[in-house]
Amino acid sequence: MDGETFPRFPTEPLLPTEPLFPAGQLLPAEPRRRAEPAPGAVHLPDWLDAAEQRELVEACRAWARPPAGMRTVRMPRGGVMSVRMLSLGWHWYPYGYARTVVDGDGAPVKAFPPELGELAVRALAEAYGPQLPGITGAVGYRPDIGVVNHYPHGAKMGLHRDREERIDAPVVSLSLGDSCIFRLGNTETRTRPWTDLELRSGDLLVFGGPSRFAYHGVLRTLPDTADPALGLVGRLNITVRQSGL
Ligand SMILES: O=C(O)CCC(=O)C(=O)O
Repeated sequence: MDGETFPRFPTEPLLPTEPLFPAGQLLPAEPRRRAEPAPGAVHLPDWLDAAEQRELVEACRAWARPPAGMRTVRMPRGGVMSVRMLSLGWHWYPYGYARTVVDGDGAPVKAFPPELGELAVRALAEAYGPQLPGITGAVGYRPDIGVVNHYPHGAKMGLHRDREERIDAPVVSLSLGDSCIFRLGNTETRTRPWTDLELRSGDLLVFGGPSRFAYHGVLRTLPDTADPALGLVGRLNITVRQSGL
């Protein structure tokens, strides 16, 4: 069991920070709109409202508690990921899925919450709209895995593909807390072409169809960019997937 789970995940809201620029000198914010950074990938900014974000952060806090809570992930070659993780439904470990936390406390993985599945089904419908029937696995989407990543300040995630699932239904990704720079690459190599996106709290990204097995990762987070009212230090990301298992 991982005893250092909670110090990094405070229960008290952060104190408000000073504005970056004095009032009146703020640059006009650029409008953020639906974007398709690659075929099959859709970014919907501000998809979750403030109340939905708070609710998900609270849910993550509950899921993070042991047993089968938030853990440090050790890679097969001995390296330790800077991102901390928990799984729901099926436990992800490098590189496979199990029903117990085989690389942690050994406890049964927490159940996949049906409401997270419903949210993901709605996410696909709103992201793809009329294109949905053309995306493999989007019709009849039955997600059964949630992976929650917590990025403390300075954490990042190297470019990788989500390949442990047995089918190619889309991945739904929700961002909470600090913003990050997310790189969406191509399906062949870790090199160009890629698109870098800023993902902010409440943003939805789905990647399915031709982008389902694209390399992707988080280059860096932007510390203290989250609304202090969220009461979260760092960034949370929830990906929802269908295992085919
Ligand atoms: O944190 C993110 O936005 C990406 C997470 C991710 O790539 C993954 O869980 O496989």
